[in-house]
Amino acid sequence: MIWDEDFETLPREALEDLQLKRLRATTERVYATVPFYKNKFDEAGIRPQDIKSLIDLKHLPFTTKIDLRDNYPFGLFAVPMEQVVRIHASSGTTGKQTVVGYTRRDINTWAELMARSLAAAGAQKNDMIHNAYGYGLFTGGLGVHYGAEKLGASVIPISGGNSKRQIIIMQDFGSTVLTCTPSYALFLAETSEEMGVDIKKMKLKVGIFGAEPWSERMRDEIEHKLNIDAIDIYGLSEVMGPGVSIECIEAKRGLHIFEDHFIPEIINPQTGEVLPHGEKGELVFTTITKEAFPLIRYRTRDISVLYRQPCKCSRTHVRMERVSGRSDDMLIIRGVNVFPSQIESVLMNVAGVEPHYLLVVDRQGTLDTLEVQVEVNQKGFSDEVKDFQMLGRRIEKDIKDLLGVTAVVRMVEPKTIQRSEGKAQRVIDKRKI
Ligand code: DLL
Repeated sequence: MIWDEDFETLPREALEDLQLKRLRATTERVYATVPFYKNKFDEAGIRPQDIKSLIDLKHLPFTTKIDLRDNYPFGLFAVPMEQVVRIHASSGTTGKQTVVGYTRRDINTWAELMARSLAAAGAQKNDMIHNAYGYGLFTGGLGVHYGAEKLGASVIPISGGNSKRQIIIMQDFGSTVLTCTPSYALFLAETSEEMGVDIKKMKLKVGIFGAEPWSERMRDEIEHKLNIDAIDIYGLSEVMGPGVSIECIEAKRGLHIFEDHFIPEIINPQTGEVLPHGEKGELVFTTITKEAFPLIRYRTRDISVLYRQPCKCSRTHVRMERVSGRSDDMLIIRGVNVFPSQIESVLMNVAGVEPHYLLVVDRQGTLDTLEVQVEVNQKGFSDEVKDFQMLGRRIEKDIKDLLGVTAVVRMVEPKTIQRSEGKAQRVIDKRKI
């Protein structure tokens, strides 16, 4: 079903007219209200009135996660705080979070786009939506929640964790739509098997999965194990949260980007040059309706391809291929975004260890595991195995407290982690997704 036929099937020319109008309004507003953008535009020698067509977008400067960090927490907000009704946050590249804000209208737009997304995945008013995305600063839980209510469906705000209870509730309440990360969907399938419950026989018909990379192979596995259609949903807090793009159930090929709200580009991550449709590169988004936290040419670091071939579902919005990787070193471990630099900043605050470490990421069954190998320095080196272990437990706790991710820390002797002459290799990712 198409939730907003008028906008989702807008002919290209009308869509581009609308985009240009909204883009010009956005650039004028950020130039007038956010000193960061005024400075950036001035440095690049461009003024909002120079945007005469969509082609001119490429003259605007990029915005990066570092810019967000430098303006932490609210420096890029374009409205006074009394108009902000919600704050969300996600991992930054160091200890600092990336903070985003929403006005009442932004929340409403987000709910609309999530209602569109749920409808594109085949959800309807009479569905029971089992929402196992985490509620809190993470955008997954509340993003899906508001969209589900807007759609008129019944939402179960179960959040993540407590998996056995999830299975019981799914069965007793007759959940028809499951929303969570793809790896958690597989974990729920495993849990139900252990409980002797046949998840295939439940009323579930569709799952809407995202927040971490997954593959066609994983889609097959999920569809087979849960006996549902598995749909890919994409988004990021900076741009809005979930609902920036989604696959339609008709084609399940490529995610439609809601172009009346976001203008996507693909760039060469090394040079910043804009690439033509069909070429693989880094996704960049400009928001054209957001009030509290507009973003100009935000570099997502996600790697994808854009294409405009018409779709079975009759939506006219451009599609992006499922995200195939990142152009930076961000890892997503059990749905939590983790930068190696964040682990490093935890280690820097611990006496007795060296800033030499190695992250080994793997998947045991359906769950991601993270091992952090940490080198003790000569001073901290002690033959007392107990001290070693205590130090390890302390670092595990710090990582959990600060980053929200569970790690197993393995202390290793001085000078055992391989030194590199160039860029240090800090991560070994053994997951086969
Ligand atoms: O993960 C928002 C979201 C919630 C999307 C629920 C979908 C479902 P962040 O925590 O800011 O926001 O993380 C954003 O996660 O830049 C991608 O690297 C990755 N990501 C999100 N969706 C997908 C997906 C949410 N479908 C970062 N496939 C993004 C691959 C994804 N990666």
